[in-house]
Order: sequence, then structure tokens, then C-alpha cells
Amino acid sequence: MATARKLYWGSGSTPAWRVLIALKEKGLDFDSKLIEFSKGEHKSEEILKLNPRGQVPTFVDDGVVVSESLASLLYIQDKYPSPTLLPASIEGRALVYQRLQESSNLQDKVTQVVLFMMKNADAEVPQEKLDAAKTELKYWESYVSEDGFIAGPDFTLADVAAGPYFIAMQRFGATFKDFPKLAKYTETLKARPSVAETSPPHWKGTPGKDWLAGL
Ligand SMILES: N[C@@H](CCC(=O)N[C@@H](CS)C(=O)NCC(=O)O)C(=O)O
Repeated sequence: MATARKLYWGSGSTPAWRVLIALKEKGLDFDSKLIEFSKGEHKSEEILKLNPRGQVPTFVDDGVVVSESLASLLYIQDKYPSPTLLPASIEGRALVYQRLQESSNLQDKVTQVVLFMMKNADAEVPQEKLDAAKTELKYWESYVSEDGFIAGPDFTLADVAAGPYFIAMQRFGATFKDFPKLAKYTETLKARPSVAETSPPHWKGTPGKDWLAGL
């Protein structure tokens, strides 16, 4: 049945995965528009009209267009507060907002390696890009809380924003051998229904890569 919500997304797009997880966590239905990058569908007139950058995710809700993944997460939490993905305390929310913003660094470091290797299939993974990703992981290893998630004991927007990147890194060969808390955290995330059920469909039955094997 058609709903007032529509999400344009691509299989393997980690920013889009964030939005899929948030919608699942909130139990929200939406019209799903899975685009194929190989056919250039992200640059279709339909998407460009909504998002001049021609990128996914692009999310439309009741005529409101939010096309940046982190903005979409905040919008979804704001419009659909229950069940909440934010802590009750202002201190807790401050930490979630901090980690949400920081997840852009994670996004950047992973994307730098992946895009380079997609364009240079026969090249060695540049060591400086791997080193930058490793430095980034050190921060996140220190952020995982003893009792569970990235910003405390509960699953929050911080996990929605950052979590998919750790799973994607694993798909690209990372083992987190020097990051035991992240290794455990990644398994916890993968077992969460909202994450498992929205995992990139093309990953099923296809091999990953070893580009991040050094991590
Ligand atoms: N900052 C954006 C990044 C979105 C993004 O880079 N999407 C990629 C897929 S992962 C895309 O659509 N790339 C196509 C393009 O840039 O032309 C967000 O977080 O939503």
C-alpha cells in the first residue's frame, strides 16, 4: 500500500542503510525505491528534482524532502519520537549528537578506501588511507561502552549513524584484530533485527573484498 513516505536507496550505500535502519527501528512503512548505480538511476530526473546532488539516500515524508543521511535520522527521530533513539538525559543526548557528527569522519575514511579501490581495481590499497582509517578506529574503540553501544547502554541514533560502517568495513576485509570492543560491537549490531533485515541485498551470496584486511 502506498504511504506518504518514500526512500530512494541503493544496495551497499551505507548512508542509505542508516535511514533504512532508523525506519525499521521506528516501525515505519515506506515506499521503497531501490536504485541501481550501474544504470545511473541516482541521476534520474525523478531524484535530481528532489536532490540536486543526485545521491541516495533521498527521503521524502509527507512532501518534506531530506536527502542527507544524518539529517534524515534527526528528522525521523523528531517527527516520530516513539520509540525513541535518544537518551532521556540532556548529557546523553549531547553525546549522541557528538557521535552522530563524528560518524562523518568514519564515513569519510571508509569511503576514501572503497572509492579508490573501485576505481583502481588492480592497485594496492594506499597505506596512508589505511593508516587514516586505523587512526579513526582507535577513537571508536574507545567510544564503545562496556555495557553495549556507542553512546551508552542503549541503542541510539549514534549506533544507527556509525554502526553500518563497521559492518561494511568487515565486508571489506577488516577483522578488528586490534579493536576487540569494536569486533564484539559489530557482532551485536549484526544480530539486531533492524540491522540484519536491512543489510545490503546484494551482499547475500556474493563475496566481499580484502581492501581493509590490514585493519
Ligand atoms: N553525505 C551524504 C552522502 C551520500 C552518498 O555519498 N551517497 C552515495 C551512495 S553511498 C551516492 O549516491 N553516490 C552517487 C553520487 O555521488 O553521484 C549522506 O550522508 O547522505
